Order: sequence, then structure tokens, then C-alpha cells
Amino acid sequence: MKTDILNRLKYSQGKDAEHASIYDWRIALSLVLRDQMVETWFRSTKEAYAASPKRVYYLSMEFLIGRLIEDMISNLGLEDAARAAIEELGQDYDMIVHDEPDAALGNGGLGRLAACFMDSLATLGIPAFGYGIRYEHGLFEQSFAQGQQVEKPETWLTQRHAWEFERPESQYTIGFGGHVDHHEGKAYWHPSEVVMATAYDTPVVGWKGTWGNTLRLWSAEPSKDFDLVSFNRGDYLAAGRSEALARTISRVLYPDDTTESGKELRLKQEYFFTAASLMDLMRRYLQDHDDIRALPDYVAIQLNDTHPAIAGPELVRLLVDDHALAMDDAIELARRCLSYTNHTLLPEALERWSEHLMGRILPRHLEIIRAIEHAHQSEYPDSPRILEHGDVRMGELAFVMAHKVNGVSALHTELVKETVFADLHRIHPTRIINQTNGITPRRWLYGCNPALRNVINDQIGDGWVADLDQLSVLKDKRGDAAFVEAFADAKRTNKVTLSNWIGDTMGVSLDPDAMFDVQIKRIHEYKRQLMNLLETVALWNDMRDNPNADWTPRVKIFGGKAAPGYFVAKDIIRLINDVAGVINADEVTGDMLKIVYPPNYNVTMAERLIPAADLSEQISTAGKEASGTGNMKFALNGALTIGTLDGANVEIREHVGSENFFLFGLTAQEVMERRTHQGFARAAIEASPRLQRVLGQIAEGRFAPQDTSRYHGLVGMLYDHDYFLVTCDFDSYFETQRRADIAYRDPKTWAAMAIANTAGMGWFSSDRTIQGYARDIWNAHSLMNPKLEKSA
Ligand code: F58
Repeated sequence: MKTDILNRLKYSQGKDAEHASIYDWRIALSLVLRDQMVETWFRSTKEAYAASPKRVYYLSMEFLIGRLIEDMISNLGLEDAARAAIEELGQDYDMIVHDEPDAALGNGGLGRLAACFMDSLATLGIPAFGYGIRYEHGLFEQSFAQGQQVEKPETWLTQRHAWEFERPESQYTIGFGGHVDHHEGKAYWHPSEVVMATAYDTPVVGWKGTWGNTLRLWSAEPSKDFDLVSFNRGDYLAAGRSEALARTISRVLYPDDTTESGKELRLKQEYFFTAASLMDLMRRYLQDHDDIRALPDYVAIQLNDTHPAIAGPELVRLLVDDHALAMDDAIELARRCLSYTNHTLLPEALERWSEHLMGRILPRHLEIIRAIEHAHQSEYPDSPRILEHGDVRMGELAFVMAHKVNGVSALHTELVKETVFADLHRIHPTRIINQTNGITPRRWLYGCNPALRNVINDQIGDGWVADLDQLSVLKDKRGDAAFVEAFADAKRTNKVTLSNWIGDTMGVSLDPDAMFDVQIKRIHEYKRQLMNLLETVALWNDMRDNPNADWTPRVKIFGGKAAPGYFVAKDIIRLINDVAGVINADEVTGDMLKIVYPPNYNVTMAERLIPAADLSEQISTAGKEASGTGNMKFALNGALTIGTLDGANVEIREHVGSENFFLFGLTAQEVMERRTHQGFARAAIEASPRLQRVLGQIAEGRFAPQDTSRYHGLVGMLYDHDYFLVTCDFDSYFETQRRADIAYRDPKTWAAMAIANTAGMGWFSSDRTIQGYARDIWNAHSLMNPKLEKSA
């Protein structure tokens, strides 16, 4: 490996060892690893071509992959070899690994799920492609100025991305706008604007390097060389205009976590990657098959939310306009290929495009959407409309064009049936099914938590990495004092490492024996970071009232970004930072209570924080969090959850045991019921002296003495329209936190509860989730090892 690295340094980076920077070493090491991956990848690709199986195409606007280097090293089983080689070359291995920028091509859970799924598809040996966009700028970089979020463009691609291969030969022309002619029953779309989609492939190799799939991301490029005539005339701006327009399409990831701004560019991005992906999979299909009607036997297309929902009309367009199928046959054939995952019930996040915009950007697609609507209405006259009030409703379109629609946790799926798609569910009662989310144990335990991984391996070997149910054996080891101690030591080691990092980067010193209480996720009102903060202030008040009592020391850790246009979320960030400033400087509470909010939360930061957490905050208003996947990562790493009966919390609690989970708060039913009570928030505040005191302090500027009215709006909102019921759940949350304090004071009991969490989390492997999709939705199979297809 040493020789390989030196060769790569020389021939790919043009450097010798004396002059190489950390960056050069990292690229050299990455290319050596990539070479090894290519072997698996070629073999898998050849085997797939030979077997001509059904392939899975996972279409997603987002793939939040983070860093790849450690993942690749561990999947290839090269940890020791890579470290030894780098150290023998006189370099610092950890520095090299940490030099890689995060590929932040996603906002949050939806994008990270897609990345976990890619890992599981490869580990299971299911032939699959991930299709998405190669954004030049991923999710913005967050910093804080006087406590307020500041956004800067993210620049991962300014450095070479070592893992990908550019595929200039895999280029497709994508049209927009123009008009449609109809001749003798045939439609001809004449776009007024075209861009090229160029493929960039990243091999995705699964555990032990046995199978490799492809993540194919599309980059937008101008269709022709820039305008030389204008250039020669001296009109340089005109010469670059079409080029700039084209490149804009893959320039930035939309940072919007909730609201869909009705932006033309967003629709263009969606169509751009969906159309390129469908043309690509059709080309692959037609290489081996003549009969277009057999497409559903070989192609399963999963739509990750509605962002690629234009795939329905696009596939119908290809079948009708290019392959001369009748419209109704094409719709039916397309439906047998397509399936759709819903990730949210929040009405503001359900995509709709105005018919006007759709007709202007995609005129042929609007005609086809009308035909789909017509066909569906003729069969089911009472069906809800796809086209409504001048809008195209993408959820309804995705539903109607899918043979299966899935929710992402048991509770969410039931709510999907009862709310957003209640009417469509009545018409198609078997279409909606559940596939509870999962996480890859490779990254979220094996990779991010070497201390715990080693303790587990010492007990049961490493079979659990590809078969997470094996962890259940650990449950019986809760009486084994040596194991309990080793488990607790691993947590303590991780807490020390995290404390050092926080000390170095933020200048706050932490007591590693305090309870580390962590809430990391996008900042959103329904996720209720505000309730966590109010509880922190209430605890601080109690501590100051009675400083000599026997308190359980706490470190409250927050992490997460707010969408740039989401002003309430940004106020919440500022308040957390303001409160942290006051509490961290308080000598009365000192080490008993600290708040830290490291900026720019991302996948790499999650990998640092999760292994060091004692308590996982999963406190969304019941009925609002579709599933959550952070909740799974914490529990797998031996944190206890304080949470509501929301999303996958419900199933986590069942698997780890209700006695090992701190449950509080209203249920989804109770939430809906409570909202109907006039003045419910005021009533809740009046009934809680503790909450009243905290709100009073915030309102009177206790945490912003220079600007005492800063949080009037936020506090006023809690009194008057507390839509997410922070006030109603506050007391029950506070009391449950105090129960957690008491439990934490008995380290052995706490460790046993933590072990029960790790041991109970086997079912939440994304391998199980993918086996569920393969069986219930795709009818796709592993080419690698039929034994792995045990029933999920
Ligand atoms: C998340 N959605 C859900 N959306 O909120 C979470 O409960 C679930 O676990 C996860 O999906 C995976 O199923 C989510 O992350 C987005 O980020 C969208 C990005 C594009 C705009 C709309 C929100």
C-alpha cells in the first residue's frame, strides 16, 4: 500500500513525499482505495450484465453522504493496512482522514436516508443505481455572529472529489419550454432551451467489499460551446449567458427544509435529473431487451419524496412519444415501474406547481398529466384531483402513478392513510404500505464508534455489522459486570474525546462525567428545540434557587441549521446562543450546567456527537416527525431517549423496552384534540409557575440585556398560537427530565439501560429496511448471496 500511495502521489498529484501537503496525501490515499473499489465494482457490473436482473433505481434530489474515506477503508477491511502505511510514510493518519470535506448534498434526514440505502443496497448485493444531482455547492456553511446564524456557500468541489469518475460519454440532452405540435395523433415537443446532463459516477462498495453499485450524479452543462460570434463582437456577457443559465441548474442545493418556494429553478432541477436518469435507465434496458412492455420486469424506480415525481409523466412521454404505446397502456406500464415514498405530513412541505409554470417549462408533461388525471377520473369519478385550483399537486400525481406508496414509520404510515391521502387510500386500499426507516450500522456504529465497536466485537465477533439482529445477545450480558464496565468505559472515552474537541474548537470546558444531553437536527418549530431550551432555563432557575442540592450535572448540546428564510427558527438559534452565554458564565451553577452549540452541524459532526451522548432528545410534537433516523443512531450507540410517541420513537421504544425509554407528552390524537380548545396555550402556561417564570425572564430580556425586546415575538407566539404545543408538553417534559437525572445517578443501572438500547436496535438496520422494499415494493433480488435474503 505504501508503494501504491507513493505512486499516486507522484503520478496523480505530481508531488514527491517531501513536498506533498495533507491534501495531496489524502487524494493519493483516496485514489489507492478507489482502485481497490473498482475491482469489486467491475466484477459486480459484469455479473449484473450477465444475469440481466431487475435493477433498482433510487431517484433522490439529495444524497447526504458526508465523508467517504473512512467508510471506504472500513468496508474494504483496510483500517490497519491504511493506518500502518500512512504512519510508516511519516504522516498523521487522523489528520489526513479529517481533511476530507463533507459531501453535503442534502438537507437532513431524507438525504441521509438515501445515503444509508445506497450502503445497504451494496452490502446486500442488490443491483442498483442512485440517481441525483452533483450540486456544485452543497448545503450552506453555518457560522454564528453574535449568536445569529450566518450562511456562507459551501465549496466541497473547489478541491478534487477523488471518488468520482466523469462520464463524458454518458450525456443526455434535456429540454425545457417551447411548444408541442400534434400530427396524426402523435405529439412532437419542441423545447426552446436545452442543457446537457453529464454523469459523474461514484462506486458504492458494501461491507467486506463484496458488491459494488453506482451513485450517478448529474451535472448540468451548456449544450453548445459558448457563443463565439458574440464573443468576437466583444459582447462577452452575451457569450457566457447560455452557459451560465445551464450551469445554474446544478449550482446549488435548495436549503429549504420545509417550504417549497415556487421557484422555476427548483422545477427545472427536478426535471433535469429525473429526465436524465430515465433516459439512462431506458438506454440500459434497451441494450438487452426488445420488448418495451417487459420494462416493469427489469426496472424498479423509487421516488424519494415527490421531488422526482415528474418521472411519472416523463416515463409516459417516452413510452408514448418515442415507443408508440397507447396512452392508457403507457400509464399502466409506468405505474408498474414506479413507487413513491412520502416523508412528511406538514402541509407546507407538500409540493405543488402552478399549472401555468408547468405548462411553460414542461408543456408536453402538462398534457400528459391531464391525460393521467382523465384516465384516473374516468375509472374513479370521486377521486381527489391531481390538478386543483390551478395547481399540479405532486403528491397526488406521485400516488396515482405509483403501484406502491410507503410511509417511513408505522405511525406515520397510519397518519398518511388517515390524513394526506385519505381519499386516495379509500380508492386504492392496498397501495399504501409501511417501510420503517433504518440506518447503516457500518457508518453509525462500526465507523463512528470504535470504542464501543471493539467492546461488542470482543463479546460476539463482528458478524453484527452485516446482521444487526445479532446485537440482541448483548441484552443478556447486562448482569456481566466486566461487560457493563467495558460498555460504560467506551462511552466515557467518547465523552472525553468530545470534551477535548469542544474545548479546542469552542473554548468551553466540559465535565465528562456530566450527563451529555444532545439534540441535533434541522431547527424547526415542530422539533421543539425551544422546549428543550425552556427546560434548560427552568433547570438553571431551580439550581440557582438551591445551589447546594445534589444536582445531576448536565451538558446540553445543540446542533443544526435553520433554513435561511425561516425566521422563527433563526430566532430560536439566537436564543439558544444568548442563553448559553449567560448560563455558561454563571459561577453559581458552574459545571452543573453548560450549553454548547457548535456551528455547522453536518454528518461528520453527528459522527462525533452521537457516540458521546447519554441522552437523545426526540421531542417533536406527536404526529409531526415522519420517522426520524437520528433517534435510531443514538439508541444504537447506547444513548437513552427522552421522547414523545412520534415517528419511529414508537417502534424504538417497543424494541428497547419501555423501561429503557423516557416517554412523555401528548399523543398524536391528544395533540389534535387539544388544538380545538380555545386558549389552550395560555391555560397551560397559567397552570405552570415554572414555565411562567422562564417565559417572563426571556420576555423581559434576561438573556439579551442590550436589546430587551428581542424575544417578545417568540414569547408572544407561545401564548397566542403555540401550534406545536410546547406549552402543553412542558411540565411533563420537565418532570421526565428529572426522572432521567435520578436514573443517571446510578451508573450501573444507567449502563444496563444503555446496553438494552444498543441490544434492541438490530431491527433498525437499513439492511432490514431495504429487504422490505425489495420484497414488498420492487420484487428485486440479491445477486450476491441468496442467504442474505432472509425474511426481514
Ligand atoms: C425527513 N424529511 C423527515 N425532508 O422529516 C424525517 O422524519 C424522516 O426520518 C426522514 O425524512 C427520512 O424519512 C426530510 O428530511 C427534507 O429535508 C425535505 C428537503 C426538500 C424540501 C422539503 C423537505
